[in-house]
Amino acid sequence: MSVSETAEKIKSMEIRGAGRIARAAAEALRDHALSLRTGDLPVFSVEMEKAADTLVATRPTAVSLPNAVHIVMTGLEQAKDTEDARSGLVRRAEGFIRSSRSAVENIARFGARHIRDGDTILTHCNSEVALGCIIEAHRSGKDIEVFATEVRPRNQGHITIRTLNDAGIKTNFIVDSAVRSFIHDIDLVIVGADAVTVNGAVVNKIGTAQVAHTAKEARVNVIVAAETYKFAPRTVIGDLIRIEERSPDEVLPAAIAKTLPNVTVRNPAFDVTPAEYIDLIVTEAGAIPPQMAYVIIREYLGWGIEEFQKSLDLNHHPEG
Ligand code: RI2
Repeated sequence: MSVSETAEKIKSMEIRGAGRIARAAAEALRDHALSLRTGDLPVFSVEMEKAADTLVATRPTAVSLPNAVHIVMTGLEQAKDTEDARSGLVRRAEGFIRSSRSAVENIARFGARHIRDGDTILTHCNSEVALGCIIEAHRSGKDIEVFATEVRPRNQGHITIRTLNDAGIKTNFIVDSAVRSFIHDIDLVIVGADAVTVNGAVVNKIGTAQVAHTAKEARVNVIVAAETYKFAPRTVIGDLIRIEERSPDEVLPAAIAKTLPNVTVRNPAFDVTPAEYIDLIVTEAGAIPPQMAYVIIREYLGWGIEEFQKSLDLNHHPEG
């Protein structure tokens, strides 16, 4: 698929879910590299940078997207010629896609071990990794039941209940505001993540913070299933995760909004759950308490503070 087609599909959420958009971006970069006809390395590099920027600009919150693009693009400047640049890029893109898929499988295996026979699990939104854990627990013979929220305004809960239904898992479908009413029936909350910051806060679908807060108050454990490429390196130097605010039409039809001139519809797509509401983050590198997020950023993503020193001139001490 072309870069512009992929970018459009990510923007419109035809391709959605933090892991899926990361893999789609890697695929688009690979296909773009293969389709560029130029033999001129600087031209090739500029074209690839433009494609990378287009993809990263599609959705601002899921850090898996810039991380995937970074992984695929790193090394381009060391290429000897266009063929070297192209083959390196294709290799890195395919490597990322492969390792992303295997991360999802490994997290499912690790996460499933936190689910006990007889557990009732609550999930919010549609996370392939969170669902992977639930489905793996069911496959391994555990008798489980799920509560899945609707997920206003885009109704990703509909995708979740279809997946759970098709896996043969007993599922209850509830509106987002019913979480408090059922929390005492729940043994464990499992959600995905769009970004994990250096202080262990988890950015995920709007409503996740309320779910986690409710769970904490009811002493129900909250597990986040997140691949290491969802950890946000730039939060180490103080960057904040931008919360995407989508069109008001997703919440209230424009025809109605037009009749309400004093009403402003706000539609943030994500919220931030503080680390203290989260018991464990399950990654493909193992489960960690949220407070250990920096270790993942440094050891598994390989982004230490040195990565930023040049660009930010953090070591710059003016002389005289
Ligand atoms: P996986 C989704 O965002 C949800 O917030 C979900 O929890 C998260 O990405 C992670 O998804 P959206 O694209 O990578 O629906 O676990 O806005 O599938």
